Amino acid sequence: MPEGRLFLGTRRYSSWSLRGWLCVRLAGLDVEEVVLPLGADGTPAIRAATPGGLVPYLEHRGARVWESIAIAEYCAEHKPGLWPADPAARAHARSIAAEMHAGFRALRQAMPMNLGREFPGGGRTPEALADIARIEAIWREALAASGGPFLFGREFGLADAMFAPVVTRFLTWRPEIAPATRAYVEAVRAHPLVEAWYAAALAEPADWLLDKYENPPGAAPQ
Ligand SMILES: N[C@@H](CCC(=O)N[C@@H](CS)C(=O)NCC(=O)O)C(=O)O
Repeated sequence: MPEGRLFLGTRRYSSWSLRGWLCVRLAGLDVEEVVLPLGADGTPAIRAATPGGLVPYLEHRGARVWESIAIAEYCAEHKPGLWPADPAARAHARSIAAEMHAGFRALRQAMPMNLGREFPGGGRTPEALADIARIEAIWREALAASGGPFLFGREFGLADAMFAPVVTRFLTWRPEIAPATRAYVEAVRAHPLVEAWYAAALAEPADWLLDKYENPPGAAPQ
């Protein structure tokens, strides 16, 4: 019998759900997944089921955890090694994960996650491009120090989980990115957990599709 529940939104669109799910799966927590499809103007079922009115939300062995960064830390307590072992590298990983959790709003708004579509050339607002430049710098620094293919070395960890939805945005919206960024995007996309999430997302019912994500305002090339 599962030891808890992980509440998620529509996998195709819910970038924060992807982060939480990756953390939980990396930690190997045995939880039932409860998907509450996102609504066009908010989702009453999510507000009713979760403390913060948002997904992801984890219940596990009596613990209640919300906010993806808190879920990441909870998962790290259950599986050593999801953050880097070296204290300086661990501090670096936590810093960039927190920067992701707190920021890059312009990119998130201009290039929303949609795992089933491609909008090449769209979404290129100056603010989104500035966010992308900062993300490329973050990835470049971490990959140079670790040697890759993931941000802190050979294993996909919690920092990678926090940035995975950015990878999907780059695949959907195709901004111009450096070759090293492209290599990291391809490494993350090829990870089995990311592949499993894509497969589940693409199998979701057609009546979960939302016009605001299928026809986003910035979809046309700019
Ligand atoms: N800061 C939160 C953000 C979570 C969030 O915004 N989740 C969205 C889905 S990606 C949500 O639950 N929206 C509620 C709704 O659409 O009704 C986290 O890190 O988990």
